[in-house]
Amino acid sequence: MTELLLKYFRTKQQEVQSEKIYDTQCPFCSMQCKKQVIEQSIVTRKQYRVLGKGNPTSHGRLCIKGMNAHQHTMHPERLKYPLLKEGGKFKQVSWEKALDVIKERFRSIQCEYGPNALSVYGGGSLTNETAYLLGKFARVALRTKYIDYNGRFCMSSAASAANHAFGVDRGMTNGLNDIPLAECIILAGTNIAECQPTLLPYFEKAKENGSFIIAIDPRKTSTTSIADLHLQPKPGTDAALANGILKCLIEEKEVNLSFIEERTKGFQEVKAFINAVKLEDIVEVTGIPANQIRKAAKLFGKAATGMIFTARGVEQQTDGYHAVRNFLNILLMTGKIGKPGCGYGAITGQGNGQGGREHGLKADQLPGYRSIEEPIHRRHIASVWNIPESDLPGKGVSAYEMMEKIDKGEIKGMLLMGSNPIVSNPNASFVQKALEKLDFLIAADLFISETARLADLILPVASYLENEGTMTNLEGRVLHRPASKQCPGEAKQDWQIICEISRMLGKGDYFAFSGPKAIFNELKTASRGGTADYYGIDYELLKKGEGILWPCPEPGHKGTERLFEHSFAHEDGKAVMIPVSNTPEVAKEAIDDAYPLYLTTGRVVSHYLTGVQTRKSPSLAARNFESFAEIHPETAKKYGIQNMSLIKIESKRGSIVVRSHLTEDIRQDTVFVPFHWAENQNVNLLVSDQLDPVCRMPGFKVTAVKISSLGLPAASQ
Ligand SMILES: Nc1nc2c(c(=O)[nH]1)N[C@H]1C(S)=C(S)[C@@H](COP(=O)(O)OP(=O)(O)OC[C@H]3O[C@@H](n4cnc5c(=O)[nH]c(N)nc54)[C@H](O)[C@@H]3O)O[C@H]1N2
Ligand SMILES: Nc1nc2c(c(=O)[nH]1)N[C@H]1C(S)=C(S)[C@@H](COP(=O)(O)OP(=O)(O)OC[C@H]3O[C@@H](n4cnc5c(=O)[nH]c(N)nc54)[C@H](O)[C@@H]3O)O[C@H]1N2
Ligand code: SF4
Ligand SMILES: [Mo]
Repeated sequence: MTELLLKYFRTKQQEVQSEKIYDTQCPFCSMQCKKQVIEQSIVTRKQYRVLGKGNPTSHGRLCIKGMNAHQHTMHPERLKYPLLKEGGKFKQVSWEKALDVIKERFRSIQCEYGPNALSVYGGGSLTNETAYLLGKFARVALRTKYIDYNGRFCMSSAASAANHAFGVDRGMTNGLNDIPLAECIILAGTNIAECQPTLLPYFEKAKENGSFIIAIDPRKTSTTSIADLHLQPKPGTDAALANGILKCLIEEKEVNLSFIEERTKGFQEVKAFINAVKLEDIVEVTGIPANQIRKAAKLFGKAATGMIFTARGVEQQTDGYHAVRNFLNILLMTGKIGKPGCGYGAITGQGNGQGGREHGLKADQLPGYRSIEEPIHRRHIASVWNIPESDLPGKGVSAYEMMEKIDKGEIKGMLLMGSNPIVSNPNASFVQKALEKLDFLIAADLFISETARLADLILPVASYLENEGTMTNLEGRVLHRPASKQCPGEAKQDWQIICEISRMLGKGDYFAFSGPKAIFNELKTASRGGTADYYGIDYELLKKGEGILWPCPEPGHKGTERLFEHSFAHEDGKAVMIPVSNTPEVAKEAIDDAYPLYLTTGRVVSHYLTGVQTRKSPSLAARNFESFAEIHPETAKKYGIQNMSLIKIESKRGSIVVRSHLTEDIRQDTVFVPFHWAENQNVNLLVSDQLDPVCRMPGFKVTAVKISSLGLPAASQ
């Protein structure tokens, strides 16, 4: 071929084929795996490849969700323009019109009912900058006390337990590199293999090093399959099980008295309480044989190093706070914290579940993990925000309690950003009815979610590929997520939307930010000297590097991998143990003749939370396109249920229809249903609204139900 001809073909090829690379992070779980989405344009067609990128957390690994997370962002139902409901139908409007409506509605609601008639509901997918700004927006622009977020349903038990026991809540007290150093690991109520798949290799490495893994879960899962000992308790009995382990540790003299003496408080009270507890009672409550409880205690006690991990199985209980405290008692009593291969991890759920709870999305919280009730904390934040301290509202209520306030007519308007409450709150039919009562609901979302459908105004937002910012992963590592893709249509970044609404409300001076970096710089100052101290983190350095674990109090500081090496974060430097009862203060729903089975809920690897995003990804939806219930074959036989047939599950509050999946992996008295589906598959129609009295976490993991066959033929398998 002649040189001229070659040149011609090359130019032609460039015309028809071009490649764009988007550097980003997966939008889903707390691993925040770094990746590249590579877009190839071939004539008018676009195709995508996804590659994991090297980083200190996931080391280039991606799970099936990360591989396909670009699909939903390109779904035809992605919102591109503001939508205003008129005569019951959504109509496309300009941003100008949308902002005018917000101004008019917000003003009239507050004129009539006062500042606290408006509320804000956020989510753990939002960047640190957005989370910070949303907290500031509620307190400074709206001057309402009512703000909370979906992390209330996620991390609140573990967060309050760690705060009270250690004086600080960073999901993991150690960097991930400590995991392979642990000789014994307790995995309580966590399904890492499906929920943080790229974390699993750390545990596999620990096993290669000879670690003994104890899993506690009413189901056999791909996570419990890596365990050497699997305890399969009745749902909701973890606090009692931990008492059993404590009792055996004391009886076997596997307690670290010098650590207890030097570094903790409360041991004598716990010991006295445990002495009065009977192991037979614990066997009765949990359904776990005494020899298995003793084996777990001996192995954990004797190991030179050990770590405990809890996740939502233990935490999403009406005694979640106390259940976690009791696992922390085990750790403290054996002195397994603050050393290599020793520590605690509450495995954070959402991409920025950690950051969300540090910067003020919670009802009682100000940035830097400060308390809205502490005068010194209030003064610091008021000075950063340039407002009188007296203008800062007080503490509001938790996410579900906001729904109750709406129902009672105390809250009349809401800005919802990054959550789908009618699928994720307990007692879902009540929540839907409450939200329908609002005079004005704004939903800022990528899609018309089940909740956005009820809104008066929907604001289209940028997806993770289009929205730059920082996210704090499960280790407490602050990471920069670049974003270079254009928003579709007129969709905007969450932070821009908050700033524009603030300007419209006459508060623009407090929200004059040019971009995420400017917001991060203010956040840093606000966090200075707080528990979650980001002051020393440099945004530009984050862009280049591999992230920094907080606390990072001064510029140049390298961040903190392992907490509590010398002291805990309480003023006296000591950690606190407390006795925990076998019987919770708020009784869990008991099974009886009418509702003879426990229902527990959770996740599958291919879907994320309420499924708004993953149900729109063809590759993920194809893996599980409908909800299901795991049922033991013996139980199914009792109720005349065939495999893969449609069944009805009923609780005192409602019913759902799902497909039966018969499996010996679950206890005979328990059924498991994931919560990724809506409408008549919304499992939260069944779940009760009882809340943990300490942290206001609902009991998503225990509901009394009955099941029946719908009598339709089973689907082919
Ligand atoms: N694929 C996928 N990954 C996710 C998510 C997702 O939706 N999908 N969500 C992310 C978020 S926000 C979160 S919070 C995390 C959640 O992560 P996990 O907490 O690991 O997930 P779950 O499936 O809710 O619950 C974990 C396990 O608890 C068990 N369990 C149920 N009841 C009990 C009990 O009473 N005691 C004990 N010990 N165990 C019990 C369940 O059988 C289940 O295997 O995952 C994150 N990652
Ligand atoms: N039965 C039961 N219920 C549960 C749980 C359980 O285990 N069992 N788990 C609970 C837990 S741990 C959690 S975390 C909650 C989560 O439940 P939700 O708070 O409802 O979370 P998502 O389904 O992620 O909803 C997020 C919404 O925000 C949109 N979105 C995504 N990214 C962005 C963004 O960057 N900006 C904006 N503005 N919007 C965005 C999505 O499209 C979606 O509509 O559910 C809780 N509910
Ligand atoms: S879902 Fe979690 S583990 Fe999977 S790719 Fe995304 S961030 Fe990584
Ligand atoms: Mo979560």
